[in-house]
Order: sequence, then structure tokens, then C-alpha cells
Amino acid sequence: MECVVSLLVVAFMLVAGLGAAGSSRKTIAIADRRATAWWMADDMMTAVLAKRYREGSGSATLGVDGGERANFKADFDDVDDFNGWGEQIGTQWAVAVGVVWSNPQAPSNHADRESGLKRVTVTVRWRGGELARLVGMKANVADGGG
Ligand SMILES: [Ca+2]
Repeated sequence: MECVVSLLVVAFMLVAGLGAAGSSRKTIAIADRRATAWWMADDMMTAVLAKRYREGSGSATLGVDGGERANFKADFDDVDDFNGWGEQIGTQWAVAVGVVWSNPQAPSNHADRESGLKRVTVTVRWRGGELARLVGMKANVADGGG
């Protein structure tokens, strides 16, 4: 009888151990996805902020400018060309970018018109669920083209 009880205890411990290992793998997978999402957001933000503040001609609108294709990122030459940009990566990942003018005195607030400060928001989703949102600012300072 004691033998049967100890076998049951061992079996229970094995099942509990397997459950913990499965749960641990799931936790690691979630952490991996979050890390990937942050990496993707950072990569996109770096690409956006590397562009000059605005179009060389001084366009007063947000979005692509004349001669640039909205669905062709290689055409983008200033920060707000990315406004509305979205891309699907594989079947599960999606990256979206929004660009607005910000109030320089309160950067988390929108400005209705050119303010000298643009706020860039990059959102990364996995299977539709948001995993990362990164916000960056680009100011209209001498950056060789802005
Ligand atoms: Ca442009």
C-alpha cells in the first residue's frame, strides 16, 4: 500500500512539474514576444526620427508630399511622411506609425498646426493585441534639412 501511495505522489509531482515547465515555457514565450515587439517599435522609431523634421519645401501638412508614394517607405524623407504608415510582418505582427504636431509647452497635447514639435507614436501588435507603444519627439532644430 505504501508503495502505491508513493507512486501516486511521484506521479502527482511529475504532473505538477510538467505543468510548471509548460507554464514556464509559456511565460518565456510571452516575454520573448514582448521583447520582439519592443525591438520592432524601437527599430521603426529610429528609422522615423532619423528623417529630417519636415519636407524641404516646407509643406504645412502631415503625411507624404508630392512625388512620394504613401505605400512606399523608401520615398519618405521627413518624419511626418510616416503618418498613417502601417505594415504587416508575417501573419501575426503589425507595426503602425502616427505623427502629430505637439504643443511645445505640453508635449503630450496635440497642436492644431505646425508647432515646431512632432510627436511620433509607434504601435506594435501581435495577433491584434498591442504589445508595445513607443512615443518619440522630433523638434524643428537645425538637423541639416529641417
Ligand atoms: Ca516628404
